[in-house]
Amino acid sequence: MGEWKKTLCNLCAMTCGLEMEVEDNIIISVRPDPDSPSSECYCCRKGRTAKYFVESSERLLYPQKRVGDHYERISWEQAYAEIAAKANAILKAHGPRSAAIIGGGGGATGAAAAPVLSFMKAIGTQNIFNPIGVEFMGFYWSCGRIFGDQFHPLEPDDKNCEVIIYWGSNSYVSHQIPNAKKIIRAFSESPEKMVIVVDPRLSETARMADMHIMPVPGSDVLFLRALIALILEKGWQDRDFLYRYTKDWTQTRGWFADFDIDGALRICGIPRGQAEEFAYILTTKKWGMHQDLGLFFGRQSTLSSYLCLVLMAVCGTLLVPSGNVPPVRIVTLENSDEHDPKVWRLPVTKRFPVAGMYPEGALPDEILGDNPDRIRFAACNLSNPLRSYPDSQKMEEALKKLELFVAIDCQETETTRIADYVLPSPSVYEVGGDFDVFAFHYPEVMYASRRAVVKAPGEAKEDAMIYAELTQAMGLIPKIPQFLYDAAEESVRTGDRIKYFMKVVGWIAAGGMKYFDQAATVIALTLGKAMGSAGHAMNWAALMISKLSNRAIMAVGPDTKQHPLLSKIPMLKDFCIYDAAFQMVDEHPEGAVIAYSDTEHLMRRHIKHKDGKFHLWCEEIDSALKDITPEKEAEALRLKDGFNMILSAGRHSDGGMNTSMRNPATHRYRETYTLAMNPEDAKELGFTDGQLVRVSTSKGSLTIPVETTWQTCRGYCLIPHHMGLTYEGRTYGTHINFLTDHKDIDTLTGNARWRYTPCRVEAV
Ligand SMILES: Nc1nc2c(c(=O)[nH]1)N[C@H]1C(S)=C(S)[C@@H](COP(=O)(O)OP(=O)(O)OC[C@H]3O[C@@H](n4cnc5c(=O)[nH]c(N)nc54)[C@H](O)[C@@H]3O)O[C@H]1N2
Ligand SMILES: Nc1nc2c(c(=O)[nH]1)N[C@H]1C(S)=C(S)[C@@H](COP(=O)(O)OP(=O)(O)OC[C@H]3O[C@@H](n4cnc5c(=O)[nH]c(N)nc54)[C@H](O)[C@@H]3O)O[C@H]1N2
Ligand code: SF4
Ligand SMILES: [Mo]
Repeated sequence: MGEWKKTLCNLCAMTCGLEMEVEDNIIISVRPDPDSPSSECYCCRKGRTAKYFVESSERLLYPQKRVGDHYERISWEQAYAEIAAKANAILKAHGPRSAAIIGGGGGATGAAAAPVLSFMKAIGTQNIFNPIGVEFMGFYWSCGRIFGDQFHPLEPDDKNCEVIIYWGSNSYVSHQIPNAKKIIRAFSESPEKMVIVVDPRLSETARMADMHIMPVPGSDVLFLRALIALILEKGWQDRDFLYRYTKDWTQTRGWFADFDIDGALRICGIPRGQAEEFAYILTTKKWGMHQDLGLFFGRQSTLSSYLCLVLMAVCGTLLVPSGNVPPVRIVTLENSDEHDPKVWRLPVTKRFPVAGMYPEGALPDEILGDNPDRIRFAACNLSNPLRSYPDSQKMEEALKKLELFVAIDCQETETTRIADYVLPSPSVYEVGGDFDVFAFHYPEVMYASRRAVVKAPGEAKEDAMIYAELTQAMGLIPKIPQFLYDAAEESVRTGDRIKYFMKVVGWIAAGGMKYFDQAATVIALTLGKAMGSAGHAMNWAALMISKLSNRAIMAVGPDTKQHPLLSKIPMLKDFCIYDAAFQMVDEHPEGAVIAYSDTEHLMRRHIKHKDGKFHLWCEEIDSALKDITPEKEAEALRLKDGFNMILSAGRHSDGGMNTSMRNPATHRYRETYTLAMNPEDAKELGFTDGQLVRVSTSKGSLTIPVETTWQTCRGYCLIPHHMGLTYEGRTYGTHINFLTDHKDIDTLTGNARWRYTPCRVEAV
């Protein structure tokens, strides 16, 4: 019998509570944590196999350097010294635009984000490419226009709404909202509640739906326009809401006037009767919507996100309790206004960032492009661009052309295998204190501090510490005074972190902006070292600078007012409360509720336009909607160039977790590498189940066995995203990004169009 220890899953952004049974530093088994306030004794199949994430023969143990065609083990000192010298030489010769971060921070582990941003500020670069940027770009950009600020994740208020809509989301498999299976089942079974799914195919989620709307793949924007036009034609819109809370409804209304609703519905393949029933539910029930990759990676990502927000306003459910609400997150993303001259446009592709991040599809051209400002040095962590980003061949060519490429990971990946320097970092189960940047609950603000359950092998160092030490090795931070190290040690000894906080604040105040930008690095190097975990220190720092009490109602507090410094500096009160919240999660490995959303003032807190109203009309959308007519869309949706199907280039299935679960033990009992295809399509093309076929796109071909299934509709086929990974010399399947084009992107914000890839399927 081993010892059961609590921790949090790292395999998706839900960070479910787990209990792991550990014996001799080995995880034997995994079960859901009954005490977790967030996941409430739920964990999925992937969570249960999390031990294989840790247990791998391809763990990275020591810093390595590429010498010719092989890697040599080096010390950390040598790694830092050589990387620092090379990076500084590149920066000196070519300036800050020559450097970029790939990844940086991830869903289930947020510890590295702050030191990465400090590192970027120290260098002076704005270049960061991160998958979060890709998924949500169109959505955040739309929030930017409508709310006046980009970072406003919206989720259904599942505790209070009557209807949950999953639009382009297969949440029953992919989660993306806490306890998704439980919630979907409960809504589906309740006679008073409903699940509505908008998805061209019969996904696992659609099977649970009370109403399943099946638009032709790629026709969502046309459908959304028709749906809003239909609501207005019927006079069912929420007039009071539109009058009170929107600035420019009269103008926006014009987008839907004289629109050929029937013509549009015909192209979308949706019967008028069903559209009317849907419109009626939308305007008479309390509903919330979860959108996901079917839209975000769809044909018209930004337009569809935008029109979803307009639909919410038309129905009076935008930023309204029991409708679409914004969970409060500890870490927020910055607002990037592409019209601000201080915000960089990428020199080759001219792409702009959204919420601080650039579209990953731009990366190859920004490295390979013939431009003096091209990217020459990159550091990558928590990401596997050689499999996760579009066009793997091009991405490989680009990353290999970098003058310096540093990859950080806990295991070998396709990306670490081509890096100049490979730095080992532990898995989250091996470092304490790390935290989750995504919080999905509403109105509770849940927070947690992940516990280590086993010891890291080899010489692994946390990502947060690596970036902090690299910044220091490059000579980019001011000398840290001894008193900060001492104060950090003392705070760990006495538990009084406020005293340490005051010393850091004092030091920053004396040093100005440069010191402020390097605060995360300095805290990692002082408090992180004292705590034995940079991640833990970052967890604390994230809370301290969260301004959470401006955004939510704190659930902790009274005792903290007793801190001796409070009587002298009353302004410290909020910080004492944040510190108490940290203490609380530190004492509760299962996580805790530290605050609540201010449900009564959602609009006041989230609309950032000066007039306090939603601005629904914008020029870019106005201009793009000119092409959204039944005639033009019918032509645009017609398959051309010899293509005979639309491919979902990547499917997030139970067979894996992006490219993180590399050990094939995780999918030992199922064959996940198949092309899912409707049986009628297969019959028409003369294929039988299991037959090998060739799938070709504008970029390349692969062969794959057919799996006939009613789960997909006519004309739409799917290949999983988790394959083509090489483990112990054997490659399982082919990765889908050999078939995707980095130039096939949403025209407005640059999102990849992975759920709408025209392809040709034929017998081999
Ligand atoms: N098991 C598992 N879970 C995961 C992951 C994983 O790899 N494995 N990955 C995690 C991550 S990072 C993410 S981002 C999420 C993704 O979570 P999801 O977005 O739920 O994942 P997908 O499987 O892409 O589901 C998208 C749905 O959109 C539908 N769709 C495709 N084209 C269209 C269209 O044109 N219109 C509409 N309306 N729908 C369309 C598809 O049929 C599919 O059912 O999953 C997370 N959870
Ligand atoms: N064609 C196509 N491409 C896609 C998608 C698709 O559907 N189709 N989906 C896209 C989506 S939604 C996403 S989010 C991205 C995901 O793309 P990525 O951000 O590249 O995510 P992963 O593939 O999971 O790679 C994460 C890396 O982080 C490392 N890692 C994870 N946990 C830890 C840890 O605890 N410690 C350390 N040291 N390292 C860790 C893993 O070993 C892994 O190498 O892929 C995107 N790419
Ligand atoms: S839902 Fe996500 S966080 Fe929860 S157990 Fe599954 S993979 Fe882990
Ligand atoms: Mo994702």
